[in-house]
Amino acid sequence: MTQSPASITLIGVPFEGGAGRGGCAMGPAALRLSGIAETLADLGHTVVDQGDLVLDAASEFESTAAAKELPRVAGMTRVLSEATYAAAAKGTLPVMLGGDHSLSMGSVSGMARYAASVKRPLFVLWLDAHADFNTPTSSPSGNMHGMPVAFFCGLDGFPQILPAERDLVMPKNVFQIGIRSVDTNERDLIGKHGVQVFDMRAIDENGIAAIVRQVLRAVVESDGLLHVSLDVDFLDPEVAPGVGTTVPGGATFREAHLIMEMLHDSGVVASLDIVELNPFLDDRGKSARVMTELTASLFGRRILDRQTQPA
Ligand code: B3U
Ligand code: MN
Ligand code: MN
Repeated sequence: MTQSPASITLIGVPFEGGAGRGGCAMGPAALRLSGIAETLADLGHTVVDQGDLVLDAASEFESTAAAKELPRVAGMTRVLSEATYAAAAKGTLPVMLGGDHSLSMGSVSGMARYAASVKRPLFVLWLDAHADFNTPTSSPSGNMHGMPVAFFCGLDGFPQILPAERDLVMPKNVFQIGIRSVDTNERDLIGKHGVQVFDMRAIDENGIAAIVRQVLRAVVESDGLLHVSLDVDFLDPEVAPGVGTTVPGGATFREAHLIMEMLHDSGVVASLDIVELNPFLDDRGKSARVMTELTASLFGRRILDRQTQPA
């Protein structure tokens, strides 16, 4: 877990096939350049960067308007779900350097398999402007980075990318924070399946600490593992402009920072995705640096030696 010195496996996922525009494939390089490996090692962790995954398309699928670049997304999902599972199974904490958000189809599926193997429930904390709960049937764009949550929760409408008996995540174990852009059909699906959404209004009304405490309490009470998926667009575009789908009114650096500190103190984080960083759209490496700063806080960098109360 993140509390004591951890063994961290960095997994580069240079993939942009799920996004509507190019650039995210350069994300892993930008994160490395911003010093993510060195920063984590300086905090006392053992860090192994296993480099970028080699990604091939799964040729039995076809790309359609409803699921664009499906062969590439499917191929990436298979490779990453194996890599994530393998990293967790050998006792390390996988950190995905993305890559667009479709990569969570693979990373979370791999963690769901790992959690099932150790008989613990998997929870997901989704930090994002978007719910990413579309299916090929509901999606207005066909971009698969808008679909990973629906995929790892097992919703209908997807072709069989992973084995039918794969482990899923229960929608009620998915907590989303920062949401401020949801499509019409997607809203219905969220309500129907019971994903736990804290939108920007919830942050404004309650404060971020109360929300994070509620999430952590749920994980701790059921002795669960927590996968954190951090989309650059969770943050306000002023803080992190290097992303293809900016939505105004996002989280502040301070809110994001507090989340990371509380996650660290909880000791329940088992894996992390850093996604949607688009260096082509960034402002002199600003967003890459912010992501590295937040990751450092998640892994124990603190201002003063003080414990926040998780629950
Ligand atoms: N909900 C929209 C837009 C979107 C979702 N995720 C991102 N954009 N990054 C869609 O296309 O599904
Ligand atoms: Mn996303
Ligand atoms: Mn997003």
